[in-house]
Amino acid sequence: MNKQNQFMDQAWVRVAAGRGGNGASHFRREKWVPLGGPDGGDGGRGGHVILKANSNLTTLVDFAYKREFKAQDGAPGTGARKYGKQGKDTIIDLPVGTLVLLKGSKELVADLKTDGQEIILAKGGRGGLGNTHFATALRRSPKLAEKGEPGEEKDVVFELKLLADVGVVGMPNAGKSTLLAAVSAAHPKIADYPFTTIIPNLGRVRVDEGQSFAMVDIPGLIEGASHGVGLGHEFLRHVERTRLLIHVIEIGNEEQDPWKAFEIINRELKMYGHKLEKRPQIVALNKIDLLPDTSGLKGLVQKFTKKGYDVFLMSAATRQGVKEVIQRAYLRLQTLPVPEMEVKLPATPKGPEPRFTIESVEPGIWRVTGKEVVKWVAMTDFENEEAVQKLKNIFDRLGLSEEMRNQGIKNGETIRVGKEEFFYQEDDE
Ligand SMILES: Nc1nc2c(ncn2[C@@H]2O[C@H](COP(=O)(O)OP(=O)(O)OP(=O)(O)O)[C@@H](O)[C@H]2O)c(=O)[nH]1
Ligand SMILES: [Mg+2]
Repeated sequence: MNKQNQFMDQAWVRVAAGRGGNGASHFRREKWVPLGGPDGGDGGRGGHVILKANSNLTTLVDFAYKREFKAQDGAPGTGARKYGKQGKDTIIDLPVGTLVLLKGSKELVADLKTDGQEIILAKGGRGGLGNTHFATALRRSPKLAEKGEPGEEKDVVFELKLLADVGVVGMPNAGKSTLLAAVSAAHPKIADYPFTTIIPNLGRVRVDEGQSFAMVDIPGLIEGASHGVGLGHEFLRHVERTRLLIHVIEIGNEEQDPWKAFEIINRELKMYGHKLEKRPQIVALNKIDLLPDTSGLKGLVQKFTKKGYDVFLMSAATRQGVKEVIQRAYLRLQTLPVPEMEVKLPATPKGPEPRFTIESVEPGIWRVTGKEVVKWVAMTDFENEEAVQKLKNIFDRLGLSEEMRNQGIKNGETIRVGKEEFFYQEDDE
């Protein structure tokens, strides 16, 4: 398969951490003792889903095929106070420069910037407590044990914004990829027609011993790119995080005035937003090997200089003048701060969430929502009377019992909470 087709810079996935193992309800068995004390161990924690930045990756293409990731559940506790085994974590490798956003709110949850960086995206559920924990002076033989807590589940969007120090921009066919290939180990496709490059190429440019920077070459831009002409602005996101641009302009092309070409690109950069047009630029007038001599370029060079640009004459093909461009870029980078990624906050600040809500789904069926309620219900073993009693106490404490009575929920009606469903039964006191 053509490597160029395998680029992808946006993807969404669904992740689910492992559920905690159930706590055991178990009693010591000893010779001569009919029923020993409680000795049920705790369940193991569920596995986390962890994201890890990996500098060997440059695309999110793997996520076109695999969209769901689940970590292992924790094992249940057993007798003799034995803990259940912890669930295995699931690690998702992502290219450095990947932003992780919640699918609905677009809230930024992570920005993977350095190789090896890890974050827990979805936490594994806590293991349920075994019945050893529930013994008290008054209750010597508790059967009560908790079920494990469900693992977190999330739908997230991955957005790759390659992290490069320098972005190479310019019209199609200007020689951007030829420049990248001349100064790095990258092998971008190079050919004599527009839009040869259809995906960004990333390369590391070695300037001198221990001195290097990352450079990204993107598809050519043309007038109207901001309206979707050509390959559009699709790939400009990969220069959003650069600190400096090398603007490559082809000279000696009769159909294209270099100054006009320069202005068109800058207009498109501006239309894209993110203040890209304010990014410092080094101008590289390319393909001078095609000119018998460069004296005709004096006026053009002056025009750029007057506007405050660093201008260079080069031939990416013969490498004449290339070193100077690269050295200047390196020098400029030393004084340019690394931009901080702006963190998008949700549009409306959230007030305190209600602890629960009750709504009627249809006659006789109710749905109760609320993080705590869902968690406690999921951790309750409804076969176990003591566990159910404990849940009722929690409902009392949260004020949920009272609210359910106020809403007029009757015995025998169905209550849905999270993925669970049970019948409402008031205590007969
Ligand atoms: N003579 C000469 N040809 C060059 C020079 N630089 C690039 N070229 C040629 O110009 C053509 C386009 O070069 P690319 O590097 O593919 O141009 P690009 O800017 O990456 O083009 P897109 O990817 O289409 O935007 C190729 O045929 C190159 O060999 C140069 O300095 N001198
Ligand atoms: Mg190219």
